[in-house]
Amino acid sequence: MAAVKTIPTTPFSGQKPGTSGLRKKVKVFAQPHYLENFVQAVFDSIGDLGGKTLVVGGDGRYHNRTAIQTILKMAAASGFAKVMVGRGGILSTPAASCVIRKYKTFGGIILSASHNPGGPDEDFGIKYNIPAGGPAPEAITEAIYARTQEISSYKIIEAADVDLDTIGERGLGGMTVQVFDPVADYAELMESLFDFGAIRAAFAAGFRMKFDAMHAVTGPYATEILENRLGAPKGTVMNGVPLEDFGHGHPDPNLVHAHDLVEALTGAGAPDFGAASDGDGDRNMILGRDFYVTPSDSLAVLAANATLCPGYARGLKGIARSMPTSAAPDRVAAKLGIPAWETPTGWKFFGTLLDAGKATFCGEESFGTGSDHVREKDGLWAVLAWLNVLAVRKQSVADIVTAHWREYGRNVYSRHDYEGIDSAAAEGLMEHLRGLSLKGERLGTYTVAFNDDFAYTDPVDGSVSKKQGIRVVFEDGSRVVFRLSGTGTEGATLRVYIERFEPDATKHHLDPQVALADLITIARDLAQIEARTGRTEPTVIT
Ligand code: VG1
Ligand code: CO
Repeated sequence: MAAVKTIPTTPFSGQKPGTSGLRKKVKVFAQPHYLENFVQAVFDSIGDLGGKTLVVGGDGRYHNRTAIQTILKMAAASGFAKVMVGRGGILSTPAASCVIRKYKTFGGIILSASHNPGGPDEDFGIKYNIPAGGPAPEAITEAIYARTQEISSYKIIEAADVDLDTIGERGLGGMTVQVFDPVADYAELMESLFDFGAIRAAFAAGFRMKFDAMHAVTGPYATEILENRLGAPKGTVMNGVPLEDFGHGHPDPNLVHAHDLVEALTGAGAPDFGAASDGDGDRNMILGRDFYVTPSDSLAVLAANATLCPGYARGLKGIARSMPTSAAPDRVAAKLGIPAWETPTGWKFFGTLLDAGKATFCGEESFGTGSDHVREKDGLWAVLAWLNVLAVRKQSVADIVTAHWREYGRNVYSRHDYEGIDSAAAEGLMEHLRGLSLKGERLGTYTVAFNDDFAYTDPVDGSVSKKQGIRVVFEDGSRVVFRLSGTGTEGATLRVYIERFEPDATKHHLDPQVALADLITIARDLAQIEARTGRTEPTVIT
Protein backbone atom coordinates (compact mmCIF):
# COMPACT_ATOMS: atom_id res chain seq x y z
CA MET A 1 0.00 0.00 0.00
CA ALA A 2 1.23 3.48 -0.86
CA ALA A 3 2.61 5.51 2.02
CA VAL A 4 0.61 8.46 3.30
CA LYS A 5 2.69 11.62 3.36
CA THR A 6 1.93 14.56 5.61
CA ILE A 7 2.99 17.74 3.82
CA PRO A 8 3.54 20.91 5.85
CA THR A 9 1.77 23.98 4.46
CA THR A 10 0.73 27.50 5.39
CA PRO A 11 -2.64 29.20 4.83
CA PHE A 12 -3.49 31.19 1.69
CA SER A 13 -5.67 34.22 2.15
CA GLY A 14 -8.94 34.46 0.26
CA GLN A 15 -9.96 30.79 0.08
CA LYS A 16 -13.51 31.88 0.80
CA PRO A 17 -16.23 30.19 -1.28
CA GLY A 18 -18.51 32.70 -3.04
CA THR A 19 -22.00 32.30 -4.50
CA SER A 20 -21.00 28.87 -5.80
CA GLY A 21 -17.69 27.54 -4.55
CA LEU A 22 -14.14 28.86 -4.70
CA ARG A 23 -13.28 30.42 -8.08
CA LYS A 24 -9.86 31.77 -8.98
CA LYS A 25 -7.56 32.00 -11.96
CA VAL A 26 -5.94 28.69 -12.99
CA LYS A 27 -2.58 30.27 -12.14
CA VAL A 28 -3.73 30.72 -8.55
CA PHE A 29 -5.05 27.16 -8.27
CA ALA A 30 -1.88 25.73 -9.87
CA GLN A 31 0.41 27.16 -7.16
CA PRO A 32 1.92 24.44 -4.97
CA HIS A 33 -0.38 23.58 -2.03
CA TYR A 34 -3.25 25.90 -3.10
CA LEU A 35 -5.75 23.25 -4.22
CA GLU A 36 -4.41 20.83 -1.61
CA ASN A 37 -5.07 23.26 1.25
CA PHE A 38 -8.65 23.80 0.17
CA VAL A 39 -9.36 20.10 -0.34
CA GLN A 40 -7.88 19.25 3.07
CA ALA A 41 -10.01 22.01 4.61
CA VAL A 42 -13.09 20.39 3.03
CA PHE A 43 -12.10 16.96 4.30
CA ASP A 44 -11.44 18.37 7.78
CA SER A 45 -14.84 20.08 7.88
CA ILE A 46 -17.29 17.36 6.87
CA GLY A 47 -16.83 14.70 9.52
CA ASP A 48 -15.54 11.15 9.60
CA LEU A 49 -14.44 10.02 6.13
CA GLY A 50 -13.56 6.43 7.00
CA GLY A 51 -15.21 3.92 4.68
CA LYS A 52 -17.18 6.60 2.82
CA THR A 53 -17.66 7.17 -0.93
CA LEU A 54 -17.05 10.50 -2.67
CA VAL A 55 -18.10 11.64 -6.15
CA VAL A 56 -15.59 13.70 -8.16
CA GLY A 57 -15.90 15.28 -11.58
CA GLY A 58 -15.85 18.54 -13.42
CA ASP A 59 -16.79 20.52 -16.48
CA GLY A 60 -13.68 19.43 -18.38
CA ARG A 61 -11.97 22.79 -18.33
CA TYR A 62 -8.21 23.26 -18.31
CA HIS A 63 -6.66 21.91 -15.06
CA ASN A 64 -9.60 19.52 -14.47
CA ARG A 65 -7.58 16.32 -14.88
CA THR A 66 -4.60 17.58 -12.86
CA ALA A 67 -6.87 18.61 -10.00
CA ILE A 68 -8.73 15.29 -10.03
CA GLN A 69 -5.47 13.30 -9.73
CA THR A 70 -4.52 15.36 -6.68
CA ILE A 71 -7.96 14.99 -5.09
CA LEU A 72 -7.90 11.21 -5.63
CA LYS A 73 -4.54 10.87 -3.89
CA MET A 74 -5.71 13.07 -1.03
CA ALA A 75 -8.98 11.13 -0.68
CA ALA A 76 -6.97 7.90 -0.50
CA ALA A 77 -4.80 9.41 2.23
CA SER A 78 -7.82 10.57 4.22
CA GLY A 79 -9.58 7.24 4.56
CA PHE A 80 -12.26 7.31 1.85
CA ALA A 81 -13.16 3.77 0.75
CA LYS A 82 -14.10 4.77 -2.77
CA VAL A 83 -14.20 7.68 -5.17
CA MET A 84 -16.54 7.64 -8.16
CA VAL A 85 -15.14 9.68 -11.08
CA GLY A 86 -16.91 10.50 -14.32
CA ARG A 87 -15.04 9.09 -17.31
CA GLY A 88 -12.48 11.60 -18.57
CA GLY A 89 -13.06 13.56 -15.38
CA ILE A 90 -16.33 14.77 -16.89
CA LEU A 91 -19.44 15.28 -14.79
CA SER A 92 -21.96 18.05 -15.25
CA THR A 93 -23.05 19.77 -12.05
CA PRO A 94 -26.61 18.38 -12.18
CA ALA A 95 -25.30 14.90 -13.07
CA ALA A 96 -22.97 15.07 -10.05
CA SER A 97 -25.96 15.91 -7.87
CA CYS A 98 -27.90 13.01 -9.43
CA VAL A 99 -25.10 10.50 -8.78
CA ILE A 100 -24.46 11.69 -5.22
CA ARG A 101 -28.14 11.13 -4.44
CA LYS A 102 -28.61 7.89 -6.34
CA TYR A 103 -25.61 6.12 -4.80
CA LYS A 104 -26.07 7.80 -1.39
CA THR A 105 -22.45 8.96 -1.29
CA PHE A 106 -20.83 11.21 1.26
CA GLY A 107 -21.24 14.13 -1.12
CA GLY A 108 -19.00 15.14 -3.97
CA ILE A 109 -16.41 17.57 -5.22
CA ILE A 110 -17.30 19.45 -8.39
CA LEU A 111 -14.54 21.15 -10.35
CA SER A 112 -15.99 24.04 -12.28
CA ALA A 113 -16.00 27.78 -12.69
CA SER A 114 -19.33 27.37 -14.48
CA HIS A 115 -19.94 30.17 -16.99
CA ASN A 116 -16.48 31.72 -16.54
CA PRO A 117 -14.02 31.17 -19.43
CA GLY A 118 -11.48 28.33 -19.21
CA GLY A 119 -7.83 27.91 -20.23
CA PRO A 120 -4.37 28.45 -18.75
CA ASP A 121 -5.03 32.18 -18.21
CA GLU A 122 -8.68 31.82 -17.29
CA ASP A 123 -10.71 30.48 -14.39
CA PHE A 124 -10.96 27.32 -12.32
CA GLY A 125 -13.22 26.44 -9.44
CA ILE A 126 -14.06 23.86 -6.81
CA LYS A 127 -16.99 23.23 -4.54
CA TYR A 128 -18.21 20.58 -2.15
CA ASN A 129 -21.76 19.23 -2.40
CA ILE A 130 -23.37 17.56 0.60
CA PRO A 131 -24.88 14.04 0.68
CA ALA A 132 -28.31 15.47 -0.21
CA GLY A 133 -26.67 16.42 -3.53
CA GLY A 134 -26.73 20.20 -3.22
CA PRO A 135 -24.08 22.86 -2.72
CA ALA A 136 -22.85 23.04 0.85
CA PRO A 137 -24.89 25.52 2.90
CA GLU A 138 -23.22 28.61 4.35
CA ALA A 139 -22.51 27.01 7.75
CA ILE A 140 -20.30 24.44 6.00
CA THR A 141 -18.64 26.84 3.53
CA GLU A 142 -17.80 29.10 6.46
CA ALA A 143 -16.30 26.20 8.39
CA ILE A 144 -14.23 25.26 5.33
CA TYR A 145 -13.01 28.83 4.98
CA ALA A 146 -12.13 29.02 8.69
CA ARG A 147 -10.15 25.79 8.33
CA THR A 148 -8.19 27.18 5.34
CA GLN A 149 -7.04 30.01 7.57
CA GLU A 150 -5.41 27.76 10.16
CA ILE A 151 -4.25 24.81 8.08
CA SER A 152 -0.70 23.58 8.72
CA SER A 153 -0.50 20.30 6.78
CA TYR A 154 -2.33 18.06 4.35
CA LYS A 155 -2.25 14.34 3.64
CA ILE A 156 -1.61 12.75 0.26
CA ILE A 157 -0.35 9.40 -0.98
CA GLU A 158 2.49 8.93 -3.38
CA ALA A 159 1.20 6.99 -6.37
CA ALA A 160 1.05 7.01 -10.15
CA ASP A 161 -1.81 8.86 -11.83
CA VAL A 162 -5.03 6.90 -12.26
CA ASP A 163 -6.44 6.06 -15.70
CA LEU A 164 -9.58 8.22 -15.90
CA ASP A 165 -10.57 7.21 -19.42
CA THR A 166 -11.51 3.57 -19.02
CA ILE A 167 -14.73 2.56 -17.28
CA GLY A 168 -14.08 0.25 -14.36
CA GLU A 169 -12.64 -0.04 -10.86
CA ARG A 170 -9.00 0.24 -9.93
CA GLY A 171 -7.08 0.51 -6.67
CA LEU A 172 -5.33 3.59 -5.38
CA GLY A 173 -3.58 3.04 -2.05
CA GLY A 174 -6.24 1.35 0.03
CA MET A 175 -9.05 3.03 -1.89
CA THR A 176 -11.11 2.07 -4.94
CA VAL A 177 -11.46 4.47 -7.85
CA GLN A 178 -14.54 3.74 -9.93
CA VAL A 179 -14.57 5.40 -13.34
CA PHE A 180 -18.19 5.47 -14.55
CA ASP A 181 -20.22 6.68 -17.51
CA PRO A 182 -21.10 10.28 -16.59
CA VAL A 183 -24.21 10.34 -18.79
CA ALA A 184 -26.13 7.09 -18.09
CA ASP A 185 -27.60 7.74 -14.62
CA TYR A 186 -28.55 11.28 -15.54
CA ALA A 187 -30.20 10.27 -18.83
CA GLU A 188 -32.20 7.60 -17.02
CA LEU A 189 -33.41 10.18 -14.48
CA MET A 190 -34.53 12.51 -17.29
CA GLU A 191 -36.39 9.67 -18.96
CA SER A 192 -38.29 9.07 -15.71
CA LEU A 193 -39.50 12.69 -15.55
CA PHE A 194 -40.49 13.60 -19.09
CA ASP A 195 -42.68 12.21 -21.83
CA PHE A 196 -39.96 10.91 -24.13
CA GLY A 197 -42.59 9.27 -26.33
CA ALA A 198 -44.33 12.58 -27.07
CA ILE A 199 -41.02 14.36 -27.68
CA ARG A 200 -39.81 11.56 -29.97
CA ALA A 201 -43.08 11.78 -31.91
CA ALA A 202 -42.63 15.55 -32.31
CA PHE A 203 -39.12 15.12 -33.75
CA ALA A 204 -40.38 12.35 -36.03
CA ALA A 205 -43.11 14.73 -37.26
CA GLY A 206 -40.53 17.36 -38.22
CA PHE A 207 -40.11 19.48 -35.09
CA ARG A 208 -36.66 21.06 -35.25
CA MET A 209 -34.33 22.40 -32.59
CA LYS A 210 -30.73 23.48 -32.02
CA PHE A 211 -28.90 22.92 -28.77
CA ASP A 212 -25.67 24.85 -28.21
CA ALA A 213 -23.40 23.03 -25.77
CA MET A 214 -20.89 25.89 -26.12
CA HIS A 215 -17.97 23.39 -26.24
CA ALA A 216 -18.67 22.69 -22.58
CA VAL A 217 -19.81 19.76 -20.48
CA THR A 218 -23.36 19.24 -21.81
CA GLY A 219 -22.19 18.07 -25.26
CA PRO A 220 -22.14 14.34 -24.41
CA TYR A 221 -25.35 14.60 -22.37
CA ALA A 222 -27.28 16.46 -25.06
CA THR A 223 -26.04 14.19 -27.84
CA GLU A 224 -27.08 11.06 -25.96
CA ILE A 225 -30.45 12.38 -24.84
CA LEU A 226 -31.58 14.55 -27.76
CA GLU A 227 -30.05 12.77 -30.73
CA ASN A 228 -29.69 9.14 -29.57
CA ARG A 229 -32.70 8.68 -27.29
CA LEU A 230 -35.18 11.23 -28.66
CA GLY A 231 -34.31 10.88 -32.32
CA ALA A 232 -33.49 14.53 -33.05
CA PRO A 233 -31.51 14.73 -36.31
CA LYS A 234 -27.71 14.51 -36.08
CA GLY A 235 -26.36 18.04 -35.88
CA THR A 236 -29.10 19.18 -33.52
CA VAL A 237 -26.35 19.58 -30.90
CA MET A 238 -23.91 22.36 -31.81
CA ASN A 239 -20.42 22.72 -30.33
CA GLY A 240 -20.94 19.35 -28.66
CA VAL A 241 -17.36 18.32 -27.91
CA PRO A 242 -16.12 19.57 -24.51
CA LEU A 243 -12.89 21.53 -24.94
CA GLU A 244 -10.51 22.62 -22.19
CA ASP A 245 -10.85 26.26 -23.22
CA PHE A 246 -14.45 26.01 -24.51
CA GLY A 247 -13.12 26.93 -27.95
CA HIS A 248 -11.94 30.30 -26.58
CA GLY A 249 -15.57 31.02 -25.80
CA HIS A 250 -17.36 32.30 -22.76
CA PRO A 251 -19.68 29.39 -21.88
CA ASP A 252 -22.51 31.53 -20.58
CA PRO A 253 -25.86 30.86 -22.27
CA ASN A 254 -27.19 34.35 -22.84
CA LEU A 255 -27.97 36.55 -25.83
CA VAL A 256 -24.44 37.96 -25.88
CA HIS A 257 -22.31 34.82 -25.50
CA ALA A 258 -24.51 32.25 -27.26
CA HIS A 259 -24.55 34.34 -30.45
CA ASP A 260 -24.22 31.33 -32.82
CA LEU A 261 -27.43 29.93 -31.43
CA VAL A 262 -29.24 33.27 -31.49
CA GLU A 263 -28.31 33.63 -35.15
CA ALA A 264 -29.50 30.10 -35.92
CA LEU A 265 -32.90 30.89 -34.36
CA THR A 266 -33.42 34.08 -36.33
CA GLY A 267 -35.51 34.35 -39.48
CA ALA A 268 -38.29 32.50 -41.23
CA GLY A 269 -36.42 29.25 -41.89
CA ALA A 270 -35.17 28.95 -38.30
CA PRO A 271 -35.88 25.87 -36.16
CA ASP A 272 -38.84 25.82 -33.76
CA PHE A 273 -36.79 25.80 -30.60
CA GLY A 274 -33.29 26.72 -29.42
CA ALA A 275 -31.47 26.15 -26.17
CA ALA A 276 -27.99 26.47 -24.71
CA SER A 277 -26.25 25.48 -21.52
CA ASP A 278 -23.22 26.76 -19.64
CA GLY A 279 -19.75 25.42 -18.75
CA ASP A 280 -20.94 22.96 -16.10
CA GLY A 281 -24.41 22.25 -17.47
CA ASP A 282 -26.57 23.83 -14.81
CA ARG A 283 -27.76 26.91 -16.73
CA ASN A 284 -30.09 27.13 -19.68
CA MET A 285 -31.25 29.67 -22.21
CA ILE A 286 -34.55 29.07 -24.00
CA LEU A 287 -35.33 30.53 -27.42
CA GLY A 288 -38.18 30.21 -29.86
CA ARG A 289 -37.97 31.26 -33.49
CA ASP A 290 -37.15 34.99 -33.22
CA PHE A 291 -38.17 34.84 -29.57
CA TYR A 292 -36.21 35.01 -26.30
CA VAL A 293 -37.69 33.66 -23.06
CA THR A 294 -36.36 35.35 -19.92
CA PRO A 295 -35.32 32.85 -17.25
CA SER A 296 -37.92 34.26 -14.86
CA ASP A 297 -40.68 33.77 -17.45
CA SER A 298 -39.33 30.33 -18.26
CA LEU A 299 -39.76 29.23 -14.63
CA ALA A 300 -43.27 30.70 -14.55
CA VAL A 301 -44.33 29.03 -17.82
CA LEU A 302 -42.87 25.66 -16.82
CA ALA A 303 -44.60 25.84 -13.44
CA ALA A 304 -47.94 26.70 -15.07
CA ASN A 305 -47.55 23.70 -17.43
CA ALA A 306 -45.82 21.30 -15.04
CA THR A 307 -48.61 18.73 -14.98
CA LEU A 308 -48.02 18.04 -18.69
CA CYS A 309 -44.76 16.36 -17.65
CA PRO A 310 -45.26 12.83 -16.22
CA GLY A 311 -42.79 13.41 -13.35
CA TYR A 312 -44.87 16.38 -12.15
CA ALA A 313 -48.34 15.18 -13.15
CA ARG A 314 -49.50 15.36 -9.56
CA GLY A 315 -48.68 19.07 -9.33
CA LEU A 316 -46.14 21.20 -7.52
CA LYS A 317 -45.73 21.66 -3.77
CA GLY A 318 -44.38 25.18 -4.11
CA ILE A 319 -42.22 27.41 -6.28
CA ALA A 320 -39.02 29.06 -5.06
CA ARG A 321 -37.10 31.86 -6.74
CA SER A 322 -34.11 33.96 -5.81
CA MET A 323 -34.90 37.49 -4.69
CA PRO A 324 -33.63 39.24 -7.86
CA THR A 325 -35.69 36.89 -10.07
CA SER A 326 -38.92 38.47 -11.31
CA ALA A 327 -42.19 37.81 -9.51
CA ALA A 328 -43.70 36.08 -12.58
CA PRO A 329 -43.46 32.64 -10.87
CA ASP A 330 -45.23 34.05 -7.77
CA ARG A 331 -48.29 34.80 -9.91
CA VAL A 332 -48.42 31.18 -11.03
CA ALA A 333 -48.03 29.97 -7.44
CA ALA A 334 -50.88 32.23 -6.35
CA LYS A 335 -53.16 30.84 -9.03
CA LEU A 336 -52.20 27.26 -8.18
CA GLY A 337 -52.73 27.96 -4.48
CA ILE A 338 -49.22 26.83 -3.55
CA PRO A 339 -46.49 28.71 -1.66
CA ALA A 340 -44.01 31.02 -3.39
CA TRP A 341 -40.61 31.31 -1.69
CA GLU A 342 -38.05 34.10 -2.08
CA THR A 343 -34.45 33.20 -1.25
CA PRO A 344 -31.05 34.89 -1.62
CA THR A 345 -29.05 34.39 -4.82
CA GLY A 346 -27.36 30.98 -5.17
CA TRP A 347 -28.78 27.48 -5.46
CA LYS A 348 -27.56 26.51 -1.99
CA PHE A 349 -30.54 28.36 -0.52
CA PHE A 350 -33.08 26.10 -2.24
CA GLY A 351 -31.79 22.91 -0.65
CA THR A 352 -33.70 23.05 2.62
CA LEU A 353 -36.99 23.93 0.85
CA LEU A 354 -36.58 21.02 -1.57
CA ASP A 355 -35.57 18.59 1.18
CA ALA A 356 -38.55 19.61 3.28
CA GLY A 357 -41.00 19.18 0.40
CA LYS A 358 -41.94 22.87 0.48
CA ALA A 359 -40.97 23.55 -3.13
CA THR A 360 -40.84 21.44 -6.29
CA PHE A 361 -39.62 23.96 -8.90
CA CYS A 362 -36.92 26.56 -8.31
CA GLY A 363 -35.31 29.20 -10.45
CA GLU A 364 -33.00 32.15 -10.74
CA GLU A 365 -32.99 35.01 -13.22
CA SER A 366 -29.42 34.03 -14.11
CA PHE A 367 -30.54 31.23 -16.47
CA GLY A 368 -31.03 28.70 -13.68
CA THR A 369 -34.07 26.43 -13.47
CA GLY A 370 -34.56 23.13 -11.71
CA SER A 371 -36.66 20.92 -9.49
CA ASP A 372 -36.54 18.49 -6.61
CA HIS A 373 -35.15 15.74 -8.91
CA VAL A 374 -31.63 16.87 -7.92
CA ARG A 375 -30.26 19.64 -5.71
CA GLU A 376 -28.66 21.78 -8.41
CA LYS A 377 -30.10 23.84 -11.19
CA ASP A 378 -30.23 21.78 -14.32
CA GLY A 379 -29.84 23.09 -17.86
CA LEU A 380 -30.91 20.01 -19.81
CA TRP A 381 -33.78 19.40 -17.43
CA ALA A 382 -35.20 22.80 -18.38
CA VAL A 383 -34.68 22.06 -22.07
CA LEU A 384 -36.49 18.73 -21.76
CA ALA A 385 -39.29 20.31 -19.74
CA TRP A 386 -39.80 22.83 -22.55
CA LEU A 387 -39.66 20.08 -25.16
CA ASN A 388 -42.28 18.14 -23.22
CA VAL A 389 -44.57 21.17 -23.01
CA LEU A 390 -44.06 22.03 -26.69
CA ALA A 391 -44.67 18.43 -27.78
CA VAL A 392 -47.93 18.24 -25.86
CA ARG A 393 -49.31 21.74 -26.58
CA LYS A 394 -48.15 21.77 -30.20
CA GLN A 395 -47.85 25.57 -30.16
CA SER A 396 -44.82 27.78 -30.76
CA VAL A 397 -42.64 29.08 -27.92
CA ALA A 398 -43.81 32.63 -28.69
CA ASP A 399 -47.48 31.63 -28.61
CA ILE A 400 -47.11 29.85 -25.30
CA VAL A 401 -45.28 32.74 -23.63
CA THR A 402 -47.53 35.51 -24.98
CA ALA A 403 -50.62 33.55 -23.93
CA HIS A 404 -49.04 33.22 -20.49
CA TRP A 405 -48.60 37.00 -20.31
CA ARG A 406 -52.21 37.57 -21.36
CA GLU A 407 -53.36 35.31 -18.56
CA TYR A 408 -51.03 36.50 -15.79
CA GLY A 409 -49.75 39.89 -16.95
CA ARG A 410 -46.10 40.42 -17.85
CA ASN A 411 -43.32 41.05 -15.36
CA VAL A 412 -41.10 43.06 -17.69
CA TYR A 413 -37.56 42.36 -16.63
CA SER A 414 -33.93 43.01 -17.42
CA ARG A 415 -30.52 42.65 -15.77
CA HIS A 416 -27.65 45.04 -16.44
CA ASP A 417 -24.14 43.88 -15.54
CA TYR A 418 -21.16 46.18 -15.15
CA GLU A 419 -18.22 43.78 -15.24
CA GLY A 420 -14.63 44.29 -14.16
CA ILE A 421 -15.17 47.51 -12.25
CA ASP A 422 -12.84 48.66 -9.52
CA SER A 423 -13.55 46.71 -6.30
CA ALA A 424 -13.24 49.71 -3.99
CA ALA A 425 -15.58 51.76 -6.20
CA ALA A 426 -18.08 48.89 -6.20
CA GLU A 427 -17.97 48.58 -2.42
CA GLY A 428 -18.39 52.35 -2.12
CA LEU A 429 -21.41 52.27 -4.39
CA MET A 430 -23.07 49.56 -2.33
CA GLU A 431 -22.30 51.43 0.92
CA HIS A 432 -23.83 54.57 -0.58
CA LEU A 433 -27.01 52.65 -1.50
CA ARG A 434 -27.16 51.02 1.91
CA GLY A 435 -27.12 54.46 3.52
CA LEU A 436 -30.15 55.77 1.62
CA SER A 437 -33.56 56.01 3.21
CA LEU A 438 -36.03 56.52 0.42
CA LYS A 439 -39.45 55.55 1.74
CA GLY A 440 -42.13 57.92 0.41
CA GLU A 441 -39.76 59.66 -2.01
CA ARG A 442 -40.86 60.33 -5.58
CA LEU A 443 -38.41 59.28 -8.28
CA GLY A 444 -39.75 60.20 -11.72
CA THR A 445 -43.31 58.91 -11.77
CA TYR A 446 -42.58 56.29 -9.09
CA THR A 447 -43.00 56.52 -5.32
CA VAL A 448 -40.72 54.41 -3.13
CA ALA A 449 -42.59 51.95 -0.90
CA PHE A 450 -39.45 50.79 0.89
CA ASN A 451 -35.75 50.16 0.43
CA ASP A 452 -33.61 47.65 2.31
CA ASP A 453 -30.72 45.22 2.16
CA PHE A 454 -32.38 41.82 1.68
CA ALA A 455 -32.01 39.51 4.68
CA TYR A 456 -33.28 35.94 4.70
CA THR A 457 -34.28 33.59 7.47
CA ASP A 458 -34.42 30.04 6.17
CA PRO A 459 -37.97 28.80 6.94
CA VAL A 460 -36.69 25.26 7.54
CA ASP A 461 -33.51 25.55 9.57
CA GLY A 462 -33.80 29.15 10.81
CA SER A 463 -30.35 30.17 9.54
CA VAL A 464 -30.02 33.86 8.75
CA SER A 465 -28.23 35.38 5.73
CA LYS A 466 -27.81 39.14 5.62
CA LYS A 467 -26.70 41.69 3.01
CA GLN A 468 -28.08 39.72 0.07
CA GLY A 469 -28.84 42.67 -2.21
CA ILE A 470 -30.20 46.22 -2.04
CA ARG A 471 -33.85 46.50 -3.01
CA VAL A 472 -35.69 49.69 -3.90
CA VAL A 473 -39.34 48.74 -4.21
CA PHE A 474 -41.94 51.18 -5.54
CA GLU A 475 -45.60 51.46 -4.61
CA ASP A 476 -46.80 49.77 -7.81
CA GLY A 477 -44.53 46.77 -7.12
CA SER A 478 -41.85 47.82 -9.61
CA ARG A 479 -38.34 47.55 -8.27
CA VAL A 480 -34.64 47.91 -8.86
CA VAL A 481 -32.15 45.63 -7.10
CA PHE A 482 -28.37 45.98 -6.76
CA ARG A 483 -25.87 43.22 -5.93
CA LEU A 484 -22.19 42.55 -6.34
CA SER A 485 -21.37 39.25 -8.01
CA GLY A 486 -19.87 36.48 -5.90
CA THR A 487 -18.56 34.37 -8.77
CA GLY A 488 -16.07 36.62 -10.58
CA THR A 489 -12.29 36.44 -10.34
CA GLU A 490 -11.29 39.93 -11.51
CA GLY A 491 -12.35 43.22 -9.95
CA ALA A 492 -16.03 43.49 -9.15
CA THR A 493 -19.22 43.00 -11.15
CA LEU A 494 -22.23 45.13 -10.30
CA ARG A 495 -25.57 43.58 -11.19
CA VAL A 496 -28.62 45.81 -11.51
CA TYR A 497 -31.99 44.06 -11.78
CA ILE A 498 -34.96 46.02 -13.09
CA GLU A 499 -38.60 44.90 -13.01
CA ARG A 500 -42.03 46.37 -13.70
CA PHE A 501 -45.40 44.66 -13.92
CA GLU A 502 -47.39 45.30 -17.10
CA PRO A 503 -51.01 44.14 -16.97
CA ASP A 504 -51.90 45.74 -20.34
CA ALA A 505 -51.61 43.12 -23.07
CA THR A 506 -51.36 45.76 -25.80
CA LYS A 507 -47.95 46.69 -24.31
CA HIS A 508 -46.59 43.18 -23.84
CA HIS A 509 -44.70 43.21 -27.13
CA LEU A 510 -42.54 46.21 -26.17
CA ASP A 511 -38.76 45.81 -25.90
CA PRO A 512 -37.99 45.60 -22.15
CA GLN A 513 -35.22 48.20 -22.53
CA VAL A 514 -37.86 50.64 -23.75
CA ALA A 515 -40.57 49.57 -21.33
CA LEU A 516 -38.11 49.86 -18.41
CA ALA A 517 -36.31 53.02 -19.57
CA ASP A 518 -37.51 55.22 -16.69
CA LEU A 519 -36.55 52.66 -14.06
CA ILE A 520 -33.17 52.11 -15.71
CA THR A 521 -32.45 55.83 -15.44
CA ILE A 522 -33.64 55.88 -11.82
CA ALA A 523 -31.35 52.97 -10.98
CA ARG A 524 -28.30 54.59 -12.60
CA ASP A 525 -28.94 57.88 -10.83
CA LEU A 526 -29.63 56.33 -7.44
CA ALA A 527 -26.44 54.28 -7.50
CA GLN A 528 -24.39 57.09 -9.10
CA ILE A 529 -23.05 54.46 -11.45
CA GLU A 530 -21.26 56.74 -13.88
CA ALA A 531 -19.70 58.96 -11.23
CA ARG A 532 -18.53 56.02 -9.12
CA THR A 533 -17.46 53.51 -11.78
CA GLY A 534 -16.81 55.63 -14.87
CA ARG A 535 -19.19 53.41 -16.83
CA THR A 536 -21.93 54.91 -18.96
CA GLU A 537 -23.29 51.60 -20.25
CA PRO A 538 -23.52 48.05 -18.89
CA THR A 539 -21.16 45.36 -20.21
CA VAL A 540 -23.90 42.77 -20.63
CA ILE A 541 -27.67 43.20 -20.78
CA THR A 542 -29.88 40.14 -20.33
C1 VG1 B 1 -24.26 34.06 -10.37
C2 VG1 B 1 -25.77 34.17 -10.51
C3 VG1 B 1 -26.45 33.28 -9.49
C4 VG1 B 1 -25.97 31.84 -9.68
C5 VG1 B 1 -24.44 31.80 -9.58
C6 VG1 B 1 -23.88 30.43 -9.87
O1 VG1 B 1 -23.87 34.51 -9.09
O2 VG1 B 1 -26.19 35.51 -10.36
O3 VG1 B 1 -27.85 33.38 -9.65
O4 VG1 B 1 -26.51 31.01 -8.69
O5 VG1 B 1 -23.88 32.70 -10.53
O6 VG1 B 1 -24.26 29.98 -11.12
P1 VG1 B 1 -23.27 35.98 -8.84
O7 VG1 B 1 -22.89 36.01 -7.39
O8 VG1 B 1 -22.14 36.15 -9.79
O9 VG1 B 1 -24.38 36.93 -9.18
V1 VG1 B 1 -23.22 28.94 -11.94
O10 VG1 B 1 -24.03 28.37 -13.25
O11 VG1 B 1 -22.02 30.03 -12.29
O12 VG1 B 1 -22.60 27.91 -10.89
CO1 CO C 1 -23.10 26.86 -14.08
